[in-house]
Amino acid sequence: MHMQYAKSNKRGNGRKQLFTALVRAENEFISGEELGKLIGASRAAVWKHIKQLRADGIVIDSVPNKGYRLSSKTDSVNPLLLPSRELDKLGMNIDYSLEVNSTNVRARELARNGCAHGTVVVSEVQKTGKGRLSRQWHSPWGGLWMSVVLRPNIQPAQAPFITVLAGTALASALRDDLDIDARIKWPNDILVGGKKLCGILTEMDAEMSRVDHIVIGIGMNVNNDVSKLPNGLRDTVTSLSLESGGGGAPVDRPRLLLSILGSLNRHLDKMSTSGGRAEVLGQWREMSDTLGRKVKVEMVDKSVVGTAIGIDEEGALLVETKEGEERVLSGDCVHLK
Ligand code: BT5
Repeated sequence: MHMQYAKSNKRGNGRKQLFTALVRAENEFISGEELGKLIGASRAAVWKHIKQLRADGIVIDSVPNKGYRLSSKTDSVNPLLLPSRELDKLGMNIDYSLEVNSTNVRARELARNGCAHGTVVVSEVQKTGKGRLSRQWHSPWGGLWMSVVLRPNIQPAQAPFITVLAGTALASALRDDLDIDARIKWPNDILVGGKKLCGILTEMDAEMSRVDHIVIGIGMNVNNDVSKLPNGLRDTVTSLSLESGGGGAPVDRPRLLLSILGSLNRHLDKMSTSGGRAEVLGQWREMSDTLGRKVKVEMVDKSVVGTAIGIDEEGALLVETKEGEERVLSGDCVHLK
């Protein structure tokens, strides 16, 4: 299921090895015979794997007497397609798969088995992607569905700040690298033109005073066709390919992954000093879509209506209500106007 780069004879791996061989050949054609040698399979098996990859959405050119080549039209987030592998701290280990239930669930499994800080899980498709409170997250081919495992030296109470930090890092990456007017809706959405582009799901394993690991799950609509989402969602959701000015042309997802990891890394480095955290909050305020708006925030036991007037150093939203100022650490926020 998950990408193994080492040679293996397990069933299912032939397809992945073949994909890897095509990626390594870059834009050169490679013959069926040569491919067969590389992966230790017959030409008939090579052909079968090619058919399966095509069914998975990988576009492979084939020309008689020349062989096969990964098409430039291929839209894959395979880390082998990353423009460079100069990844620092985050993304040194990337667990890639064509399909997974949820990258957050997979990341937590890896974390419980002791994986390193900065391990990244990414998948082309999620079968049971999750939003908060067990909501469903639609994750077809073409989006960016990823999770990052962090082992930060922080108290559990500081965890909500990580969601704020992740939102700030994502919005900055989208602005700086893709020139997108990304805005942050408290606590965990990135909006463009008022529509949801991305959601963040932060989960943590902790004892009373020590965080073992935090998983930041990021779900971003990139090249997936959002008009195919269920009825109620279509009008409130957008994708990067629609917003990035390329007339719906696909966005390079490996490059986007790299840009997000770089930004996340830079922002996490700011976490350790109060000056750095203040800087992150300042950026958040600048890119916020929530501040200054009339909001309704639903919490587990009550809801609050008022004007969003600020965010504090723990990531709590400050809401001015008729009864006075309320501090909301987590909840669902609706922008009323
Ligand atoms: C979120 O939850 O916005 C967090 C979503 C996090 C998803 C990522 S993908 C990688 C990682 N692995 C996972 O399993 N999850 C994370 P919430 O605020 O609860 O919003 C969920 C709501 O967003 C749903 O109830 C739908 O209304 C809507 N929704 C579902 N799929 C969507 C999509 N692809 N794009 C935009 N909105 C969507």
